[in-house]
Amino acid sequence: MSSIRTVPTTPYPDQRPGTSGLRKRVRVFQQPHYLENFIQAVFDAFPERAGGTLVLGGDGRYHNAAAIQVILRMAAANGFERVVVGRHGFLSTPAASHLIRSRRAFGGIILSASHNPGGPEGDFGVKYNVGNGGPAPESVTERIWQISREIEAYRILEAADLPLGRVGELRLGPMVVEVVDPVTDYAALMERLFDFGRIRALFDSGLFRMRYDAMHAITGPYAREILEHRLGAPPGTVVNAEPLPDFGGGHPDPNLVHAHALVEAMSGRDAPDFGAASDGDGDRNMILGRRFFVTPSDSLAVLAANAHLVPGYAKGLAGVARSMPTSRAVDRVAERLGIHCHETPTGWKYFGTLLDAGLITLCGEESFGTGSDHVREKDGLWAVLFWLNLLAVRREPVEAIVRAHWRAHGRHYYRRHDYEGLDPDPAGELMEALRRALPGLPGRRFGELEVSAADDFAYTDPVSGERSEHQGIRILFGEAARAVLRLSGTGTAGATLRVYLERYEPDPARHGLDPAQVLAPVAAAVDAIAGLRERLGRDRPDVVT
Ligand code: VG1
Ligand code: CO
Repeated sequence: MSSIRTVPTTPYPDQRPGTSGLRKRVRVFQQPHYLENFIQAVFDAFPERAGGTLVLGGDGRYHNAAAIQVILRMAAANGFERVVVGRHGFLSTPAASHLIRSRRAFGGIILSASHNPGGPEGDFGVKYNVGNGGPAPESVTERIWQISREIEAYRILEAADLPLGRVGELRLGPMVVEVVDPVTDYAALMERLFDFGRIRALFDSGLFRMRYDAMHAITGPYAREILEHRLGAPPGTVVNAEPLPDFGGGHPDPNLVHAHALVEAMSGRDAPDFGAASDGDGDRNMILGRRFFVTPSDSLAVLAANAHLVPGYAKGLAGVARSMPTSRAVDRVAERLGIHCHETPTGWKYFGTLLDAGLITLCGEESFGTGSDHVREKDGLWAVLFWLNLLAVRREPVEAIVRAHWRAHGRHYYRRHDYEGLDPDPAGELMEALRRALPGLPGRRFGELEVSAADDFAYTDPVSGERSEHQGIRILFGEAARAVLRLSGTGTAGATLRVYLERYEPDPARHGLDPAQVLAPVAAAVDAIAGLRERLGRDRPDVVT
């Protein structure tokens, strides 16, 4: 017999979701009632949930398995009729988004700290997605936070752990638990969007080799099934394919710094033609050609410019969107296509309303996130398949495609500098001082650059009317260059300052320069304006992507 218990609890003050859910050290989540409080706050934010379906899964990191069992018991005690859960509790973020949509679920809970390291000393996270499959909007996450600050009790079913290793239906008190294969539905969706026959022919030609690094995170099983089994890529194309609770000790962040093994493999003399990697929960992607790195901002622009070559997008694009700090490369494509380009704050939650309203088809962020209206999350493997489809049609090297794109549209040199583990006080003061200095900036010269405008980015959602303020400081140097500064909302230790640098170069004769050199004057201007050295005591960033 199983019975529902109401357990008294006291609030934790720190359960405010950030850019992408509630993200904390594993040890924080292991405090008594910590997870339970937050989950109850999520459920209480939706009194109309009763009788609904919940999708549940995570990236397999440490604490995933234990948290899944708690959430299942709480869902059963909180009126859900059914939970659809990935086998072993696994679901990539985009696959979860797809399941929420295809099953018309009430919502979903995704357990992940994305690209943050895992393991007992690493990070854990909980994200709530609403019925459209996308991250809960800010109004909802703020409501959840308010509830978490006043919570007095949570409800949980008393029951033993469920075995989640086999596909099928189980019962948990009054609720059905449906264990599904995490890959099947997602792979079918990819087959509907892309020309699998053509991609298979590319692999079959023997003239094309690829390396996909799953970084011991969630996309391993997805990439194996899709690339190796369905598209005929040779076994071994997918490396580090086994999801591990600590990601093999690595940092599952697909960028030039953390995916160095792939970068190395792609820079040798016998390098494959195409390289790609994904992050912990499978929503990020990195695209590499042979000895060539495609910045995420350029990748979005290239996908938009070539979308007509891909079956799922052959009808044309309704519009595109990018997060504010993302380079303006895609804006030029939109202009050429005669479609609108929306500029949103950082974080995927801001794309949801635009996608739902049919205002945009493709969207992306500089932080290795690209996606479309097929789900309501960014989607790492989708971006890789999109590239594969382009490569199969155009039969040109990655580098040639990107260089031709620059010749047609100009090149946006781009870099992000991250200053990590900062003392939150001076970091906050730096941003405050910068805000105060904004009105005096236009007209001031820094070397060869003159500030044309500077502001504190605020956004009004054109569909919902929701307003979001303080979304990053923008400093514009005419058409030529731009810098953006903002504090990260996903870190779990201290503060992280992100400085985004961009410089536009229309002249093809100047497209082969070193980005660091091209951007040095922009970086110097930021330092002069914001005082990074004096205020932070740092003379160089910790991570450059
Ligand atoms: C970072 C990125 C942002 C991304 C977010 C979630 O946020 O900059 O573009 O949407 O991570 O990505 P922040 O606030 O730290 O800059 V993931 O792959 O963690 O879901
Ligand atoms: Co992620």
